[in-house]
Amino acid sequence: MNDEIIVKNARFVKLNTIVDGIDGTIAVAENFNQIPFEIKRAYYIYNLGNSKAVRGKHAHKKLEQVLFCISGSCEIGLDDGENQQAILLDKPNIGIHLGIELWHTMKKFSPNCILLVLASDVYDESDYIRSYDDFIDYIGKKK
Ligand code: T46
Repeated sequence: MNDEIIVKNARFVKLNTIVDGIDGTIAVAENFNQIPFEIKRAYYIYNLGNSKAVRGKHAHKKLEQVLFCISGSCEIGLDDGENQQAILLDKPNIGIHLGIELWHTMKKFSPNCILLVLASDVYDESDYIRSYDDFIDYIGKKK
């Protein structure tokens, strides 16, 4: 596991697992339990075989999400405008809660990587801040 998270608005989420020996393992996520919000959307990202693939590069104004790397591994870069940190996600039952106003980038995907994302709201492009300069302006104005 990585060291502690130092950026604002992020923390690890650990799912309980039910291990069925040779028959596999179940990991469970429930609203307002392991997931600190009501899940309104789930999506997953796959076909990440290109080693140069980079996703994210944005922040959200109100959306909260929990990311799990349910297969393989990848690196999540986090930036709260003051602190930066890179987190390795490589366990299917340990995700990361991305709160609001957190610039994030996903890269260094293993070829078998599948990212599962549980989100607090439906897709809304107006919630995205897709320019880093706009992100710094946005959080600066709220101080
Ligand atoms: C995030 C990270 C972790 C939709 O139409 N509906 C959706 O629910 C999603 C997730 C995406 N899209 C469209 C919007 C874009 O035209 O799919 C296209 C690619 O989306 P984006 O460039 O935002 O993908 P990522 O992987 O950079 O970001 C995604 C989520 O969009 C984002 O909220 O935080 O995963």
